Parts: sequence; C-alpha cells; structure tokens
Amino acid sequence: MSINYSERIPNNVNLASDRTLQRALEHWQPQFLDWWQEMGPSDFADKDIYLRTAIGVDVEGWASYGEVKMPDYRWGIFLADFDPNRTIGFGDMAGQPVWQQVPGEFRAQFRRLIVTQGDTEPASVEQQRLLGLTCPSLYDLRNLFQVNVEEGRHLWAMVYLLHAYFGRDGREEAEELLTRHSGDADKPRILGTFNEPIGDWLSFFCFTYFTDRDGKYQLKSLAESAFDPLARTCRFMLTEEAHHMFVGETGLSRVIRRTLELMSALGTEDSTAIRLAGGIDFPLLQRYLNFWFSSSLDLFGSEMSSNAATTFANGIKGRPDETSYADHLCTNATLDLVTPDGEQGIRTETVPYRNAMNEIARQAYVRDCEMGLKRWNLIIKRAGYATTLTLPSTRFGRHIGVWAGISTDLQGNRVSAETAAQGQTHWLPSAEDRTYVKSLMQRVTAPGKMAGWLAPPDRGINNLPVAYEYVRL
Ligand code: BYC
Ligand code: FE
Ligand code: FE
Repeated sequence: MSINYSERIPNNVNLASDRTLQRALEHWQPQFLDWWQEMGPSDFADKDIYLRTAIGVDVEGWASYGEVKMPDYRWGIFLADFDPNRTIGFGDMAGQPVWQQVPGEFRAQFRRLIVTQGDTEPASVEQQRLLGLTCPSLYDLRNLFQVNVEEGRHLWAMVYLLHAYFGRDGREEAEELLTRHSGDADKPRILGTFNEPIGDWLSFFCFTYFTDRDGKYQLKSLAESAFDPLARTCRFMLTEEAHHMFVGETGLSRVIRRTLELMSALGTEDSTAIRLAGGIDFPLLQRYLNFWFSSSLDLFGSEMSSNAATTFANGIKGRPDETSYADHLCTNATLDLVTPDGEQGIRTETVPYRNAMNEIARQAYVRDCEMGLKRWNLIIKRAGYATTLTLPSTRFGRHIGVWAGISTDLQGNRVSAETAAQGQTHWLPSAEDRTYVKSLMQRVTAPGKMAGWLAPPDRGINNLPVAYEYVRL
C-alpha cells in the first residue's frame, strides 16, 4: 500500500479508518515533538538539511530526497507489505497462520520486547544530541541528522504497535518512552549501551558500526515474529538501518585511510608522531573498537536465557535469518558453551539450543562485524603496513551473561583482577585517549572540506558531489 502523506501522520496502515487510534497518536505527536526539541539534535532546528524521507515500502525507489528542516520531517508509520499466506516460521506453532492480533497469553512478553526495542531509538538520538556542534564536514553532519530522524521514525514504529495493539498500557508505555533518558541517574534507558555517552565522532562511527548492527540483528529476529504487524514493521525498519551501518563502516574506513596517509607522509607508525600530526593512531582506534564491540555484545542478553527459550517456543522472536536454518523447532539440539569455572578455570557446558538463542544471534552478529575488519585490514595491508585491527574475545569486558564481571584479557583468557586493572589502559580507551579525541573535534562546515583526522568519502549522497552543501547553515 502506498504511503498517505495528506494526513497529519503519514502512514500506510489506513490510519484514517480508525479514528480512536488516529486521535491517540495525534495526541502523542506533540509530545514527541517537544521531546525532539528538548532532547534531539541541538541548535540545528531552523536549518535546511538534505534528507531522505520514506515514500513507499518497495525495495526499489522507497525514498525521496530533499531539503527539510528537522522538526518538519514527516515521521510516520510504514509497514512492509501484507502477505495473506504468511505462516509462523519457527517454534511450537510453526506452520500455523501468523497472528494479526497479540494473543492474550503472550501480551506481556510482546510488550516487553516492543518497549525495549522502542527505548533504544530515542536513546540513540539523545546520546548523539551534541555531535552536530563538532561535525568533521557538512557531509557527515547530514548523515548524523539522517540517522537521527530515522531513529525518531523507529520510535514511531514501536509507538504505533503499542497504541494499536496494547490499549491503555500501550499508551502509557509510549509516554514512558519519552520520559526515560540516556544516562539519566533516576530514569535511564533500559539497555546498557544506550546510556553510554557518545561525546565524539569516533564513538559515533563505532556506535553506528557496532550498535546499529545489533539493531539489524534484533530487527531480523523480530521480523520473523508470528505477530505479523511487528514482523512487517521490523522488515521495513531494516531498509532504513542499512544506511546507519554504512555511516559507521565508511566513517571508520575514512579514519583508517587518513591515518595511513599520515603514516606514509611522516614515515613512522609511532602514535605520538601521528597524534602530533592530528591523526588517530591505530592503538587508540583499536581501544575504541574494543569498547563498543564488547558493550554491543551485551545487548544480545545472556548466553543461557529462559526468556529466549520461551519467546522462541511461542513464535514471538526467531533467529536472525530464520529461513536459512534447516531445523525450525530446535527441540532436541544442544549448543556447547564455554563458561567460567571456579576462580581461574573454564568449562564447556552443553545447553538446550532454545535456551541459547541469544548466543546464536550473537554469533551471527560477530561474523557480520568481522567483515568490516577484514576490509579495513586489507586497506592497511595494501598501504604496506603489517598492523591488523581485531575484535576482542566475546568473553572480554562483558557486563551481561556468563562472563559478566569476569576478568579476561583481549583473547578471553582469564586473568587476575590486578592484571585486568593494569591491562585496562591498553585494552580500553583511557582518559588521555578521550581527551585527545575530544581535542580533534573541531567543527568543519565549508562545503567539501574535511577535518584533518579523516579522509573524504568516496562519493556524496544520492549521486551528488561530496562538496554539495548538505546542510545550509
Ligand atoms: N543491558 O534473559 P536475558 C537498536 C536484561 S538496538 C541491560 O539475558 P533476554 C538500535 C533483560 O532486559 C536493538 N539489561 O535476555 C541501535 C532482562 O531484564 P528483565 C534493540 C539487559 O530477555 C542503535 C534481563 O537482563 N532491540 O535497535 O533474552 C541505534 C535478563 O535477560 C541487557 C532489542 O533489544 C543489557 N545489555 O534478551 C538505535 C530487541 N541485556 O526483562 C537503535 C528487543 C539483557 O528481566 N529486546 N538485559 O527486566 C530483546 O529481544 C531482549 O530484551 C534482549 C534481552 C535481547 C535485549
Ligand atoms: Fe533504529
Ligand atoms: Fe539505526
């Protein structure tokens, strides 16, 4: 169904046919806009920005581009096309028709997942609120705002489900989504990573590479859901998500390319020399990768989870790319997990496969993360250097799951608390690293100009030149 833009809330769900729902959402809309003004991107509300807006849900030609002021962005409700023949793809009810309503017995579980998903979207906008003030180029500034408005739309996607399918509790949850805030001491966001500050653009690129990619994997899992409106919502969100990860991957590639240029010009790989020249040395970059990767791993939940087993059994949440597996029931299968044992040791535990669904999803995510590292290492190798960037062990730096609070080195070997404390300065960004990165964050706004710590992108947005004035300041 095409998107109706003549209504106050653009949508392809025939919102006008349900006046009660339409009124409820029109009541939430000004609260969303107040939140955007207060907690969204600071200082740029009156600027024209070259943004894409969804105009359809087909894979081809789903978006249009044009100059928009962010508060005028047409946030709306877009679901992928309805398939009348869709059946449940996994779990105990596999093969039965999917649900157009939430079954009463699964209401609480669905609500929890939709609220958790919805909470991350405005959280990320809050985390990125001040980044516009230190943009490395107009091209990057525009990408930041594109990501921000789309995360705002993802919030709309979840709020629609809460309003349309969860009655009064759903409306209350929708209001709560605007009252919890990232990093707030009293009412923080639900998941750990979404309370971490994103105070500089290197963190932003790591976040869009690693954390938006968790978004991809969680949305893929929810796109398999037996609750069809949730599945259709998430399928369309995935279309938008691709750009967020593109921003992360190309952002980090550009940092690497610039550092290689400096290494070659200076004739040294020495970190101090590179910092004196205003670049980001690879050991520092590696520490940022370690931090955001480990934090994002926690977002998959515990390796052994009865929640995960129940949501799989009941068709609520599948595996990412469920159709790529042969066995959709997983009643007899098991998975071997390495867990800590006693003070120093490890052991292998065999757990029922359904309880290990979070770990299955995490492993798929890790493989996806590794692809970017392969590409970056190739760039480094082609430039004639032996350095390689790596992902730390999934046991390292964890706060959730069986490895939470266990001291390991980057390879995942158990170490004493003392060794771990000494290791931190090499393993994770130090105060000095952060101060240095902050010092690089000087605003660059001449069209086509780039800050000195990253290379220009290969091409502009939507076939426009890199030097296009993507934000009219
Ligand atoms: N931090 O059985 P467990 C995105 C809680 S990103 C704090 O181990 P379960 C985006 C958990 O909530 C995608 N708490 O795990 C990216 C539970 O608490 P309750 C977001 C955590 O339930 C960038 C307890 O620990 N989407 O879209 O199987 C920009 C035991 O949980 C954490 C989703 O997350 C943590 N890291 O799975 C913008 C999808 N991890 O309920 C957007 C929806 C776990 O007992 N959420 N806990 O109080 C889910 O599917 C599940 O809630 C989780 C956890 C995968 C997060
Ligand atoms: Fe999102
Ligand atoms: Fe995203």
